[in-house]
Amino acid sequence: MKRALITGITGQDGRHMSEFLTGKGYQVFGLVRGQANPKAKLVLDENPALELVEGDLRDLSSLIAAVEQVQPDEVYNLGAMSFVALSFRQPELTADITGLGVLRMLEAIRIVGGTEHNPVRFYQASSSEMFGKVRETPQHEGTAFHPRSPYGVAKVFGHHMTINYRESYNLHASSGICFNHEGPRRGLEFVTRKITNGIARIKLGLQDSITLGNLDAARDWGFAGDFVEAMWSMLQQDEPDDFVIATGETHTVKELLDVAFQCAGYDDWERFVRQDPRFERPADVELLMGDASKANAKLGWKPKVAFDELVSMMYESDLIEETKKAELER
Ligand code: GDR
Repeated sequence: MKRALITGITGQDGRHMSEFLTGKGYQVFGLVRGQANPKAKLVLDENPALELVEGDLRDLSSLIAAVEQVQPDEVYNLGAMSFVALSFRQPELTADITGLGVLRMLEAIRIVGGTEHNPVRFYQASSSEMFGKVRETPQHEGTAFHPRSPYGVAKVFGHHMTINYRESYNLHASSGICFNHEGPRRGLEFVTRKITNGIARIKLGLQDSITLGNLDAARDWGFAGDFVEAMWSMLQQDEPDDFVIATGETHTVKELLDVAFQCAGYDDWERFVRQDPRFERPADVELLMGDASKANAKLGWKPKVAFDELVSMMYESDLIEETKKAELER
């Protein structure tokens, strides 16, 4: 039975990855921070086969202890301070968790090591935010980085560290340069979920409007469930490498609003949307669109869920969840 250690187990990707690997017959361990982490129960309810291990990406000794305890075949570093807007307000914390956290995890793996015949394989969750002010479209593995936020800068650090450990210590370390990936488990602070949840609440008469920032930003939005398959696949290759994971389609926030409001039977989203500079960023990434042809050629990966299906899946799930909540409160 293969053993996998996942950081960021309580986040969207960690939850998908935990289910996916359990389904593949892995013994799955998730790193959780702090005593009595309130999200620990949720992830254990979702996947009772999961085992939790204490540790923090800010604390090297806790990572060494976790790797020693778990003796993983594969480590998936999905933990980060992942909200770009917050990284402007907490840049140092972001650098510590999202940037240095990668270095600490790599160090823990290097120090503990695996066996000669079974070295630990490492996956780093790199990000399309590294492309930032894009130099070319679509963006591919060779596109130069120009990050536009403390989060993006921290991800560039983690990305290059991963490559450095691969080259310096012959570690089987791969990065997925993942474009935005969403789903019903997405946090409410991210724009897709903020919109689908807001619309569900408007539909139920629980709120009147949604307040947003930059509506012209364009993103390549895919489904998180598809993306974790690509991550796993990278660690099954003989050689470690970096791969762009994306759908190849881009949509603006306005287009997202169109599609999402239509799911609820509204064709006039302007009526329900307010704009507030509070939700704008000091510097934003205007356009992202990924070219995942390398992942397609080498991993045989392609996305299964289309943009419209993704938005509709998220809206339907929010409608069910918000209806349940409203009934409980009645
Ligand atoms: P992003 O995701 O920054 O691309 O990073 P997010 O959904 O936060 O923003 C996408 C775009 O929408 C614009 N926007 C708003 N965003 C939020 N969150 N809230 C708003 O009210 C709002 N109004 C407009 C933003 O300005 C932005 O242009 C995500 C994260 O998951 C990262 O961790 C990950 O690395 C990248 O995707 C790939």
